[in-house]
Amino acid sequence: MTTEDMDLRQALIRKIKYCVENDPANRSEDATPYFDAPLVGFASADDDLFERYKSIIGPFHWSPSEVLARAYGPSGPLAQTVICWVLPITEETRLSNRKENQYPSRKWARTRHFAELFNDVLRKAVVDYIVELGEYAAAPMLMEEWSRVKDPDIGIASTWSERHAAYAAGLGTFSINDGFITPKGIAHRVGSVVTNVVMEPSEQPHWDYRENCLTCRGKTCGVCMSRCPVGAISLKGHDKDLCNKYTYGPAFKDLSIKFEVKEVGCGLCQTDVPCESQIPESAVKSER
Ligand code: B12
Repeated sequence: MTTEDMDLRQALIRKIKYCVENDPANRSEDATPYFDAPLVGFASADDDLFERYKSIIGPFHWSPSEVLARAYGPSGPLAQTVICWVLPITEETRLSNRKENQYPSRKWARTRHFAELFNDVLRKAVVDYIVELGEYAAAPMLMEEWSRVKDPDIGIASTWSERHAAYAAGLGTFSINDGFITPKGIAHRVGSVVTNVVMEPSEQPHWDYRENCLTCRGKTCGVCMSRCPVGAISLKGHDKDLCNKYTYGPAFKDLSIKFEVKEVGCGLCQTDVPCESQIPESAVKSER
């Protein structure tokens, strides 16, 4: 690891934090931010998790090298690092969604739409920053070839899962409802960029991919199950088809007109739950 690589790592953390704090795209209609200060993590492209995702998710899921090969051609640079971030949704928005029990609040829906546009701005800013230094980078979610996939085994998936990248970067673990529980909780959005620059990977503090979820640790919780208006979450996990059918159903089409957004989301399972803005206490402490 050279000093230059360490400097770039620090510079990227500063850059991502600066964008979240200052970019006008992270401002809602009432001028409050969509996201609070981010968590940033780095995964080595050589981490064997990315190879395992070919079987855990499916062979259609890109490795970091495949991302750069798609962006720069097969004789392009070798992927070395995946830069990941978690953008926590503000308390005001979380509180507004806590009050709901059928559909998302206006603030939540507008975060789903406009805050994801900010996430794209951030992805592009990180890529541009690295490319301007004469190096290589690509954001899988900004690539035309990225697509959703319907797999017979795993159900709805895609060619690049932001949460699986964030797991490799040590930023959190999955929940019984598939959400990603980080030290800032489960109510957030995630982003990532792949680069050829070698940077020190973040520590992987998790011994199990569902460690932060109380229910998965066999503790009493299951609050997200009762929050789901269509019963898509049970001890068997998250019924993605049911969730998808509900959140893209007719009522949500009306809501998208009412809230003036393209997609509304839902997020009831991410608010008014013990993991909303933190890792629930006993999930980690009692079992170590
Ligand atoms: C398709 C999609 C959906 C689908 C399917 C969700 C799903 N579970 O995959 C539907 C329409 C249902 C959906 C719903 C929502 N979505 Co959505 N969606 C996506 C999208 C575009 C792709 C997801 C994907 O590729 N999944 C891959 C599959 C394989 O993931 P999975 O089935 O959850 O994976 C399980 C297994 O792999 C398992 N596993 C088994 N063995 C092992 C072993 C190891 C070692 C590991 C690590 C894992 C593992 O772990 C997982 C959890 O059980 C992503 C954006 C992206 N590119 O990542 C956003 C994304 C997942 N959605 C997001 C959000 C916020 C939502 C909603 C809350 C709606 C909203 N915005 O209000 C809901 C509920 C999400 C939920 N509970 O998962 C966020 C999630 C952030 C978070 N807080 O967790 C994402 C990451 C978008 C973003 N950029 O932030 N979504």
